[in-house]
Amino acid sequence: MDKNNSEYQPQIIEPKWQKRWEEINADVAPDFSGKPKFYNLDMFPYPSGAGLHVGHFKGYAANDVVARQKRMAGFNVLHPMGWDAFGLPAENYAIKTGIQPEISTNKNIENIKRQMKMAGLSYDWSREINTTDSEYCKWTQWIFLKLFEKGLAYESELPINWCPSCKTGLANEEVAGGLCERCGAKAEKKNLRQWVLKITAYADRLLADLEGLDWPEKIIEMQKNWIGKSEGAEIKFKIKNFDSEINVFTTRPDTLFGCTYIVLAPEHSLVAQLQEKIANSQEVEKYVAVAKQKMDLERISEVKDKTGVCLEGIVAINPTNGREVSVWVADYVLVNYGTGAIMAVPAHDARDFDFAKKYDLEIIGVIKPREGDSQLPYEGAGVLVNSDQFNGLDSLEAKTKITEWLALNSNAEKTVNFKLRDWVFSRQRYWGEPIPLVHCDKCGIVAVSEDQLPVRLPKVEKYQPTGTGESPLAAIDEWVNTACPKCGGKAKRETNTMPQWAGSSWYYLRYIDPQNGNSLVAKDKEKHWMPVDLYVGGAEHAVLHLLYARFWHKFLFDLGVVSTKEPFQKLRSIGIVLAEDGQKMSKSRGNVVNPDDIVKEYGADTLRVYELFMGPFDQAIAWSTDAVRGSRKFLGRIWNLVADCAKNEKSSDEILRHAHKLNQKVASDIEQLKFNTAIAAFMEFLNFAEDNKNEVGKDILERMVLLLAPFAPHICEELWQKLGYNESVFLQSWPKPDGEMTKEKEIELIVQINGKMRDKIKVSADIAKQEAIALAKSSEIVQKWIGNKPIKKEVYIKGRLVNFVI
Ligand code: ANZ
Ligand code: ZN
Repeated sequence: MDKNNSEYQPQIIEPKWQKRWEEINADVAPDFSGKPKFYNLDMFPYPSGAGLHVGHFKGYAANDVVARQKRMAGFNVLHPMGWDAFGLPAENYAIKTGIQPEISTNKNIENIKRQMKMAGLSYDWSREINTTDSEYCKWTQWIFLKLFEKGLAYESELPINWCPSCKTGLANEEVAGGLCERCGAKAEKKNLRQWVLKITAYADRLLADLEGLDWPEKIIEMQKNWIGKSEGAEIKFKIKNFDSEINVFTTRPDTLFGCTYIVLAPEHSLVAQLQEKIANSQEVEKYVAVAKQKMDLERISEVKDKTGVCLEGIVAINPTNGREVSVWVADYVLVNYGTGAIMAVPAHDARDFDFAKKYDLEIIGVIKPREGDSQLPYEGAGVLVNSDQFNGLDSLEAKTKITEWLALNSNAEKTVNFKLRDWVFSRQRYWGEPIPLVHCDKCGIVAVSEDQLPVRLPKVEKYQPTGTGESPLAAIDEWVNTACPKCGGKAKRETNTMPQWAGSSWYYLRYIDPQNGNSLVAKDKEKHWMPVDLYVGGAEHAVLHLLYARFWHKFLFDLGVVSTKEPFQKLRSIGIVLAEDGQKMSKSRGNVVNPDDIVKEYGADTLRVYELFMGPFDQAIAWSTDAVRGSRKFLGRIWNLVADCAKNEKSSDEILRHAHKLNQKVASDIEQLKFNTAIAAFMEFLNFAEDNKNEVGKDILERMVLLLAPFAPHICEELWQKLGYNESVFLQSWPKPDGEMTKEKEIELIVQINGKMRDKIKVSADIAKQEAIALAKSSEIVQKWIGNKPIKKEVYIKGRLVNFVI
């Protein structure tokens, strides 16, 4: 080793090793190798003009530790990166500046790629993808065509969510609390011709297959709730003097005897059909017109005052007992859930209760709590009362009994409903994948033939959304006017584009075979790499991206394109990095930490170690510049330890034991993504090693460097060379701890009182002073000797004895 030990200078060694790793293709994954495969995936970023945020690096660094460790442990690791590059910001930027989205996007990609390389992230760049590349788009469009072919993409004129600020339609998943998920503007309702994907056809499987996944419980729960399976029955109420029925959906057939009125959604088709029979039809029409304008969220809000209008002259008949009840329209009933009609049971449903109170409708209790009296409304289970022949039955049992009894006269049927709605898939914007369909006067809607894919976006001058519900593409005659693929006659292209979620719904498959011109992914490669073994990303995608990708994956499974039912076997979400002030980092607050600055000042290894050490991986934690300096210091001390001890030939048994324990801890912590405790273990080890430098031999240093390499790759590569090796540290095998060494070694401590031996206790060889004294004190014999005399002094001689002076 060099006598003139140089100082640790990350700014010099980091670029050097990055260049070297690129030269030796250190991170390239061969498609087939004798090794077991490991596919670890990061959620790919949107190439924003602001570049990456330190928050991005927390997830990337974590998954990079896993990738590097798995490679050392003998796995063939696929660790790719790409760009989710369609979307509104690039388009809005184009509107402002006139710079083509493609140009600004590519510039942003270049910058972000530089940042990723700067951080030493070990991506296989030979597999880089970009969702806006025409060769990539081709396959996104191909999937759409297959969906269309199978009847899973359809045109609809139903009212949809519309963002007046983004001037485009939105999917239900993109509206959070009534606001546009993108820009925060209040979403509106708008009738618009739309392309919709039948995700509901997969509702059951999307729910059932959550079962075998290793995902955070919280995200599984969110997906379950979003899919919202609800089991119940449809029950038919005859309309008096009218040859028609009202079909209601209820999850509580057991409460049927408590139904005192019926409610139709304002948009329900019966409202129009009954018009002539409704005495107050003008009042009803007025109410319906207002309700149609309201957003669903507002209508079903529990705090909002309930409103409705009675359909005068209309009477419905309860199929159980022939009881006649009034019929209402009220906007708290939604047209697109269940059957769009309900039987109201005010005694046992809070919404019905509020409504009945307001309009003075009858309330009949039919479920008595198993114990005690019920307070209205009582929504729990219990025993049936006021229910004729069903009295005394348990309500859970009564659900089935009543449904079966009604079914005998075809008055009811068991059914299942889902909250999940079909996916509104078209957007009225420029910067997205064109939907590969044409409209022909003669043939109707015709698919572009596969060999004509991709349908490319035309270059345009104006990117402004029209706001009329047409995409800017509609104004480009040369592009819009085309020949019908079927009859060759005049036809017009579909001008809607796909939502930003399209490209990310299958990107993980394209990394497997990014260059393939003949198919989306070759079968043998797909079989080799899928499923993704570890997927790391932000929790904000809990429903949107993860649900859409699972849907497309299942569809591709049915097509035989993929071999696994689910795409992402194990998922972990990253807690966000807050600013030093505990607030969310944002440009407007001026509290954003720029990763470039951190790397420039402290080095990439420090950035990595700091972000991994800052706290549990999945929790939100505030940035701390002091702690960044702490991490920098830690690496400097590692550097110095190697410099100081590399000449020592032999390690002591004690330090060997420490090193093997560290080995065991780091390996198991990486497995559990507990990076913070792994680094804490390095720090403890370092403290001990520094205190016992002449016991630290070269073998110990080597083990430490190998273990730390996935976390701080550059410094470890440099130290590995300094320890005398030419081959990269990442080509070495991940060290295994020696089982014997990690066993707790026990020793016997002598316990004295006033210098006289009174007891012997067995303790761990590494016991610390405080613990040794505490254990000695708790010995029964010692307690007897001490009694209630005060202890004047406690002496501990390491590994040998404790003496109490009393
Ligand atoms: C009678 C009843 C009695 C109900 C009772 C509940 C409690 P989930 O779990 O969300 O599926 N409902 C049905 N269709 C509706 C619609 N289109 N708009 C608004 N509400 C609707 O809830 C199902 C329950 O929500 C159904 O069961 C129905 O009210 C109501 F003690 O029927 B219930
Ligand atoms: Zn035609």
